[in-house]
Amino acid sequence: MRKLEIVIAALLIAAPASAATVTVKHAWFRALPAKLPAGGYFTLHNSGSQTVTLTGAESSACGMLMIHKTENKNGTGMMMDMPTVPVPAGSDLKFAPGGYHLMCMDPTPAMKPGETVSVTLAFADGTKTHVPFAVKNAKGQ
Ligand SMILES: [Cu+2]
Repeated sequence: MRKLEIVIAALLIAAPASAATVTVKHAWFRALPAKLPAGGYFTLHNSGSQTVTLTGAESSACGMLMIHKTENKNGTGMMMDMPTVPVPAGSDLKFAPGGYHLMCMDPTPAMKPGETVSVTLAFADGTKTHVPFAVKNAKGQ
Protein backbone atom coordinates (compact mmCIF):
# COMPACT_ATOMS: atom_id res chain seq x y z
CA MET A 1 0.00 0.00 0.00
CA ARG A 2 2.72 2.44 0.99
CA LYS A 3 4.59 1.71 -2.24
CA LEU A 4 1.47 2.38 -4.33
CA GLU A 5 0.98 5.75 -2.64
CA ILE A 6 4.52 6.77 -3.51
CA VAL A 7 3.98 5.82 -7.15
CA ILE A 8 0.76 7.84 -7.29
CA ALA A 9 2.46 10.86 -5.72
CA ALA A 10 5.24 10.65 -8.31
CA LEU A 11 2.69 10.52 -11.12
CA LEU A 12 0.89 13.61 -9.79
CA ILE A 13 4.13 15.58 -9.59
CA ALA A 14 5.10 14.51 -13.10
CA ALA A 15 1.73 15.43 -14.65
CA PRO A 16 2.67 17.86 -17.41
CA ALA A 17 -0.65 19.54 -18.21
CA SER A 18 -1.53 22.07 -15.56
CA ALA A 19 -4.41 24.50 -15.34
CA ALA A 20 -1.77 27.02 -14.19
CA THR A 21 -1.40 27.81 -17.89
CA VAL A 22 -5.08 28.78 -18.18
CA THR A 23 -6.36 32.33 -17.85
CA VAL A 24 -9.98 33.49 -17.90
CA LYS A 25 -11.18 36.73 -19.50
CA HIS A 26 -14.49 38.58 -19.97
CA ALA A 27 -16.43 36.45 -17.48
CA TRP A 28 -20.09 37.38 -17.05
CA PHE A 29 -23.54 35.98 -16.39
CA ARG A 30 -26.73 37.01 -18.12
CA ALA A 31 -29.27 37.29 -15.28
CA LEU A 32 -32.87 36.82 -16.40
CA PRO A 33 -36.02 37.76 -14.49
CA ALA A 34 -38.19 35.28 -12.56
CA LYS A 35 -35.29 32.99 -11.57
CA LEU A 36 -34.85 31.70 -15.09
CA PRO A 37 -31.50 29.94 -15.64
CA ALA A 38 -28.61 32.39 -16.13
CA GLY A 39 -26.07 31.76 -18.91
CA GLY A 40 -22.39 32.22 -18.05
CA TYR A 41 -19.89 33.36 -20.67
CA PHE A 42 -16.11 33.77 -20.68
CA THR A 43 -12.95 33.12 -22.67
CA LEU A 44 -10.45 30.47 -21.58
CA HIS A 45 -6.90 30.95 -22.81
CA ASN A 46 -4.39 28.11 -22.55
CA SER A 47 -0.85 29.47 -22.84
CA GLY A 48 0.73 26.06 -22.18
CA SER A 49 2.03 23.41 -24.54
CA GLN A 50 -0.49 20.74 -23.45
CA THR A 51 -4.24 20.49 -23.76
CA VAL A 52 -5.99 21.48 -20.53
CA THR A 53 -9.42 20.01 -19.84
CA LEU A 54 -12.20 21.77 -17.99
CA THR A 55 -14.18 19.20 -15.99
CA GLY A 56 -16.66 21.21 -13.96
CA ALA A 57 -17.91 24.50 -12.55
CA GLU A 58 -19.66 25.46 -9.35
CA SER A 59 -20.86 28.61 -7.64
CA SER A 60 -22.65 29.38 -4.40
CA ALA A 61 -24.82 31.75 -6.48
CA CYS A 62 -26.23 28.81 -8.43
CA GLY A 63 -28.08 25.78 -7.12
CA MET A 64 -26.48 23.78 -9.88
CA LEU A 65 -23.99 25.03 -12.44
CA MET A 66 -23.73 22.99 -15.62
CA ILE A 67 -21.48 23.11 -18.67
CA HIS A 68 -23.62 23.19 -21.80
CA LYS A 69 -23.11 23.51 -25.50
CA THR A 70 -25.80 24.75 -27.83
CA GLU A 71 -25.82 22.79 -31.07
CA ASN A 72 -27.96 23.31 -34.10
CA LYS A 73 -29.98 20.16 -34.81
CA ASN A 74 -32.15 20.51 -37.91
CA GLY A 75 -32.59 24.23 -37.34
CA THR A 76 -33.33 23.94 -33.62
CA GLY A 77 -30.88 25.00 -30.92
CA MET A 78 -30.36 22.06 -28.56
CA MET A 79 -28.38 22.28 -25.31
CA MET A 80 -26.10 19.37 -24.62
CA ASP A 81 -24.40 18.55 -21.30
CA MET A 82 -20.62 18.68 -21.68
CA PRO A 83 -18.87 16.64 -18.96
CA THR A 84 -15.45 17.79 -20.19
CA VAL A 85 -14.24 20.63 -22.40
CA PRO A 86 -10.70 20.41 -23.80
CA VAL A 87 -8.79 23.65 -24.39
CA PRO A 88 -6.00 22.97 -26.91
CA ALA A 89 -2.47 24.24 -26.27
CA GLY A 90 -1.88 27.86 -27.21
CA SER A 91 -5.50 28.64 -28.02
CA ASP A 92 -8.62 30.45 -26.85
CA LEU A 93 -11.91 28.74 -26.19
CA LYS A 94 -14.90 31.05 -26.07
CA PHE A 95 -17.98 30.39 -23.98
CA ALA A 96 -20.53 32.55 -25.78
CA PRO A 97 -24.24 32.66 -26.64
CA GLY A 98 -25.02 29.97 -29.22
CA GLY A 99 -22.09 27.73 -28.21
CA TYR A 100 -20.43 26.62 -25.01
CA HIS A 101 -21.88 28.25 -21.91
CA LEU A 102 -22.30 27.75 -18.20
CA MET A 103 -25.88 27.34 -17.07
CA CYS A 104 -26.83 28.48 -13.60
CA MET A 105 -29.94 26.35 -13.13
CA ASP A 106 -31.19 27.85 -9.87
CA PRO A 107 -29.84 31.40 -9.37
CA THR A 108 -29.83 32.75 -5.82
CA PRO A 109 -30.59 36.45 -5.02
CA ALA A 110 -26.82 37.07 -5.43
CA MET A 111 -27.33 36.73 -9.19
CA LYS A 112 -28.34 40.36 -9.64
CA PRO A 113 -27.25 42.78 -12.39
CA GLY A 114 -24.42 45.01 -11.16
CA GLU A 115 -23.16 42.41 -8.69
CA THR A 116 -20.20 40.02 -9.00
CA VAL A 117 -20.40 36.30 -8.21
CA SER A 118 -17.57 33.81 -7.85
CA VAL A 119 -17.32 30.66 -9.95
CA THR A 120 -14.90 27.80 -9.29
CA LEU A 121 -13.66 26.09 -12.44
CA ALA A 122 -12.21 22.58 -12.02
CA PHE A 123 -9.70 20.98 -14.36
CA ALA A 124 -8.71 17.39 -15.12
CA ASP A 125 -5.37 17.76 -13.32
CA GLY A 126 -7.23 18.41 -10.05
CA THR A 127 -6.57 22.16 -9.93
CA LYS A 128 -9.29 24.72 -9.40
CA THR A 129 -9.51 28.38 -10.34
CA HIS A 130 -11.79 30.95 -8.71
CA VAL A 131 -13.13 33.44 -11.23
CA PRO A 132 -15.19 36.59 -10.55
CA PHE A 133 -18.15 36.86 -12.97
CA ALA A 134 -19.84 40.22 -13.54
CA VAL A 135 -23.63 39.88 -13.46
CA LYS A 136 -25.34 41.72 -16.31
CA ASN A 137 -28.98 42.08 -17.30
CA ALA A 138 -30.86 40.32 -20.11
CA LYS A 139 -29.43 42.82 -22.63
CA GLY A 140 -25.88 42.01 -21.51
CA GLN A 141 -25.45 45.46 -19.91
CU1 LIG B 1 -27.63 25.74 -21.32
